[in-house]
Amino acid sequence: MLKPRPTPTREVISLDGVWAFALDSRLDDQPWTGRLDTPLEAAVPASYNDLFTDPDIRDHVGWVYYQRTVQVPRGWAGERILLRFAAATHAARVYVDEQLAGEHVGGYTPFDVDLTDLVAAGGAFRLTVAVSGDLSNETIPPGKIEVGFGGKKKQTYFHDFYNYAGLARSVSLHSMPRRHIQDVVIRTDLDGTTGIVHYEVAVAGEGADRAAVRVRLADADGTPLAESAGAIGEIVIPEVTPWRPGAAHLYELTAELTDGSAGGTAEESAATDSITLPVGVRTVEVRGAEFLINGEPFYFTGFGKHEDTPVRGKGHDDAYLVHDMQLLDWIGANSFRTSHYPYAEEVLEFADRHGIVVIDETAAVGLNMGVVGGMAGKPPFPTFSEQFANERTHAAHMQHLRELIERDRNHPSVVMWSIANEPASNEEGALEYFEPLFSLARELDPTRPLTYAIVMFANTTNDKIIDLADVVSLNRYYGWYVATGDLALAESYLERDLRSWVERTGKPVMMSEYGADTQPGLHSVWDQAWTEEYQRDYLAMNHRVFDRFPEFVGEQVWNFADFATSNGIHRVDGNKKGVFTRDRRPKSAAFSLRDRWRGLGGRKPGSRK
Ligand code: BDP
Repeated sequence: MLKPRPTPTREVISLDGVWAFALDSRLDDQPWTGRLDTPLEAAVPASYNDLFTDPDIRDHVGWVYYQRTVQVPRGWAGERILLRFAAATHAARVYVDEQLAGEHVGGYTPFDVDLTDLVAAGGAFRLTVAVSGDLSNETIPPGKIEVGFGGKKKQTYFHDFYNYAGLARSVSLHSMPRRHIQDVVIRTDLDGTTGIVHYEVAVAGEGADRAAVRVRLADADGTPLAESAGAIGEIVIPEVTPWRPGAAHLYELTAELTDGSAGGTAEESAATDSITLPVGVRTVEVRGAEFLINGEPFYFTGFGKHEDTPVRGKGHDDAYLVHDMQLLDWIGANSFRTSHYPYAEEVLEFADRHGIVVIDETAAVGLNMGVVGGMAGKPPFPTFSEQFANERTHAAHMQHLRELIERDRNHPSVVMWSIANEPASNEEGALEYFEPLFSLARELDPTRPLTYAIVMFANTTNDKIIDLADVVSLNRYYGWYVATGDLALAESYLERDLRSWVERTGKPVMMSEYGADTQPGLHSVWDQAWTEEYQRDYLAMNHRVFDRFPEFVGEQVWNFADFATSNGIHRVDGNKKGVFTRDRRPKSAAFSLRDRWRGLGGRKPGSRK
């Protein structure tokens, strides 16, 4: 799905700003039929939870309503008119005046609502959006709502990060020609110094089959390089400058529709629709135990992140985006995982422009009843059963995976898909559940390797799905949840665990999570959990072990920054495994990571020539 961008044939109007806001429980039935009777206003984009001081809003279960008036430009007569929600977490119903105009389920992927037959160019309409943060065992991610004390509904979930909800990403009104470019899929190849851009343009609308497609490729400064005609084709770039980690190079591909009616041949006539996309030419491949980008072994350094900031919750914020990416650069990180859901498109666009490598993860976190069973990993009932991850959960997961890949497959920064975080891959039914998901990912994108982040209690003996994946991504907390404060014991456990994955799979192995909660300002001369020294020493112990394995291809610390969680006895004002605090100040470990990572240039530590 293409992100709306202004082009000569398309316009985009941002609807971000301050909208009227109310909880369903404080409104009459069918609140979309009139003006919301509410004193509250909410910022868009932002999660609504932390905006207000009222605890009933913060942990509201059910729908909330956002409302504003939208003016349609006079010049849009005859065009298709659409609303774009970059995300509505986790479900939305969109009303135009009195009418339900569209719905979407899934909190981290975009959707359009077609208003062409509902609104008039030059007119205005009342836009009401109902958003629900509710989760069930049939949503991705899963959760549970119970009726508790005094009849109050309470939501719990199977992941630790706080379940922020609302309109956390941009909303826009956009236009496009009736006959239009629906999608462009780009795949790239390298053959020596030659780059090849394969493209496929999908056209929709009346007379779509009659439209001619032409495609032009230009260098980033606009210098034309090559052209091609037809909806499917390839463009060859002799002496290509590839997109490289740490050295992004982007070309611009413009796809145009022509109908030949303006005289001359279809190739010469004016474009009836036009869109321009950045293109990075690069390859990704897993060969043996190596992860190759442009045919060269790549070593991941970086973090699992979260979209999480004070006040905004998961609301996208360009200032935090720039600052976080600056900190990645400062510390020498070359990559991050979008744990545990697809991030805002602006994040991937930034990564494309700056050569930052991304592991793109679905929102499938918490498909694991073993986590409920505590460290023993004993599920109270089977994860893959009618009671929990059932057929409907699976359908939601498939749909979500499709939306993720269709949104992100043109980003050169994305080098791998992560199908789930810590699923119960050790339980019966895991293979049946995951096999169709891996097949779907390969069908939608045959170019990128696949992985999933492997939970602590899945090992080489009981894991049932590792054969489906290309890369072994391990979430391991030896020295934190296991062998707490005993780094020597932790080191022996970790070494044994890694060795077993390396020897039994023959695949590249990386650490997708390792970390220790750390309270900044707490110090000790001993191996004392929660101190800044312990976080540093814990990481150093991990690194010693990683460096013993040539098959080890990367390290992503959990987490980049401290983040909000639900209340619980294991968390002190959130998860404190950040190497930076929630307001992005470095803990002591940040400096030791910087010493290890700076100047590696994507090579394995210790392999510097
Ligand atoms: C892992 C989860 C991650 C948690 C982390 C932790 O993948 O989301 O935040 O543990 O406990 O199991 O810090």
